[in-house]
Amino acid sequence: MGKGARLGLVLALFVAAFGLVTYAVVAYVVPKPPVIDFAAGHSAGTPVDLHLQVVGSLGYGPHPTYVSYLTMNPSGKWVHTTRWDLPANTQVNVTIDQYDSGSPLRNQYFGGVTGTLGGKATLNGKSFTVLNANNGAGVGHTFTMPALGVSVPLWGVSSTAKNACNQAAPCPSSAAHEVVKFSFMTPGSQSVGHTYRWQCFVPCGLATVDGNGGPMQAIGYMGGFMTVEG
Ligand SMILES: [Cu+2]
Repeated sequence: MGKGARLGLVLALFVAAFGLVTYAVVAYVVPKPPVIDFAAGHSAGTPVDLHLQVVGSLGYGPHPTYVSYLTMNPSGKWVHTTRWDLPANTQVNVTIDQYDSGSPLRNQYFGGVTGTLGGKATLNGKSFTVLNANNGAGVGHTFTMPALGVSVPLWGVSSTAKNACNQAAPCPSSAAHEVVKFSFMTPGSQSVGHTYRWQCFVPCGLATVDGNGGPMQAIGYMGGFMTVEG
């Protein structure tokens, strides 16, 4: 190897090392969405209520235009996060207030309800097992936790709704929204300490490649994690 080639190699290694160090520092410094603890003080056998909302644009922070989920913490405050600690072997009663519009689904599979207790969900109080997204307002987002087989489509707010949410999150319950409810069981004690990915499977990242970028790839917006606690 000539002197130039060796110098080039050293430079390339230096650049790679610099990149790795920079990545580690940035990953450490960039704030992560907070974890909301639904496991602390939980008494075994009682269900946990998980109240979420989906907004068409968050309205603040580094990505104000991103669609996003929010989570209500145990003291009733909306928090911009998608990370939760939940107790093992527990029924989770989920309520999702959906303030975003919808569209036909690219993949009809995600119009179906799977993995919930009773294999169903309710939309504005009416039980359903599948939504036809080619009809009416369509589906805005899904709540899907693949490892548990849980998936629920979230119906969209009509584009002609008079009082669509037009403020920074959280949206007030006076704005037009669809209420989706369902329940699922968290895994048993053998899964304590394990973390489960969940996300939306509607490619809703506007102005990104195939809609799968932006909020679809940012933790705290269209995806998050559930950690099972003892
Ligand atoms: Cu989405």
